[in-house]
Amino acid sequence: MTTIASVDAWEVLDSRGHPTVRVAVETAGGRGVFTVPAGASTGTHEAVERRDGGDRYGSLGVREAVRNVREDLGPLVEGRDVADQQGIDGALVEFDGTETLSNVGGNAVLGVSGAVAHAAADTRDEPLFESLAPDTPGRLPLPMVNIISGGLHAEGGVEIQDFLVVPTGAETFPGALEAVWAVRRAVRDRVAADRLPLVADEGGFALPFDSVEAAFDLLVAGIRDAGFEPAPDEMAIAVDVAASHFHDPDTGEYVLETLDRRLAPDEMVEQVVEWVDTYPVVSVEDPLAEDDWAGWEQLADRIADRVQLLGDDLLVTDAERVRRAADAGAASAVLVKPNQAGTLTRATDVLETATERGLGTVVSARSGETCDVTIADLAVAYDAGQIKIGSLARSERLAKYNRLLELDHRYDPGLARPAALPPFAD
Ligand code: 2PG
Ligand code: MG
Repeated sequence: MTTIASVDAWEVLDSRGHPTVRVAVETAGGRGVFTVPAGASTGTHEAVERRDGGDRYGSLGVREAVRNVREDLGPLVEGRDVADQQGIDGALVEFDGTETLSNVGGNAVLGVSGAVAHAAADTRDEPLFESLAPDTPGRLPLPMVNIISGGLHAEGGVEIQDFLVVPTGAETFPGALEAVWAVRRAVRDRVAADRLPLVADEGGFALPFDSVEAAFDLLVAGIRDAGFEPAPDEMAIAVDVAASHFHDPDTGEYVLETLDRRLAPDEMVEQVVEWVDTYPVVSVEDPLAEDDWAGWEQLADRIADRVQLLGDDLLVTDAERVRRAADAGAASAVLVKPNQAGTLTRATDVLETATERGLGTVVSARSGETCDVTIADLAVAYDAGQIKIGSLARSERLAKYNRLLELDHRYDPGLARPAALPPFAD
């Protein structure tokens, strides 16, 4: 048994320039560092970040969370077996005493949890994906890659947050990235031949559109320009509607301000069905608000047989909500974001629960990231099948794609064929 010798934490800045928590854990034979990401379109049921308020960094400082790691969580885990991720995560959650980790902060707790996983891997002298794997590590995940951004990630765009492509016809992970790159370049050439359009938080193009359909049309045109067939089994489309942020809980309506439209829940369902019927969409994330379970079930009845219905704010990387969705048939896949859960153990429980219940799994970055690559290893370790990192731009995104390229190069585990997506050609 190798015990944790010391825990340190300090404040760093993420890809939006917002403060976040970095934690380092040391053992006699290894060291692990993890940096906590942060969302913009956060669900109300996710683990709570502790932010300082006050004047520093526009109230976003994380010195209190850092102090909580140094003074409370560090001493709590020092002396424990670094390999006992579950026991350590359990102790962290118990110490906080709240479900959403609002006392010490989900960012403090996840910081320690993630750094422990890295320290365990380093102590074992194993790559993280191998050290994390419950059994045998899985395959490289099929990426869904953001090309056009809107919503809270891109000022001035349409309300829909992400228009992504899924290179379902790719045979290898490097081939998947190369194909997506060609689509991204083709879209760029259509909107601005000689210069790069502004990019949003996740590197997708931030463009004004008169309608949601105009964004879909641009993506379809870009796919064709790049020499691919816009089709579910060749180069498909995924969308993250991120509907919670434009849902009015008082009226129940979905308010698309930039398009000057207010949709009743039924109309929103019809709208999503129409998009799915018109475009080669294989995955729809958060088409309805985070607590609109009835709406999700209604939509699932209409499209879940042909399209992945992916819960982000609905499921918030919570095993209980995943079970509820499976029982009710409200979603067919779950987005897995470790900082929604608050510990790595909770996130891996969700990966296992979803798989047991026949739901697809998509490991996901947040819109606020650093060059931390943990999610790449997590997706391979648990054979998640799919990953969502953002666009092929900005170093905090590319660090993760590059980690997957490294895993492909060094270990060649093959590219996943996710069961949740339509049948593949091969
Ligand atoms: C999402 C994520 C990543 P955020 O909604 O899926 O795209 O965004 O981190 O802002 O919640
Ligand atoms: Mg989302």
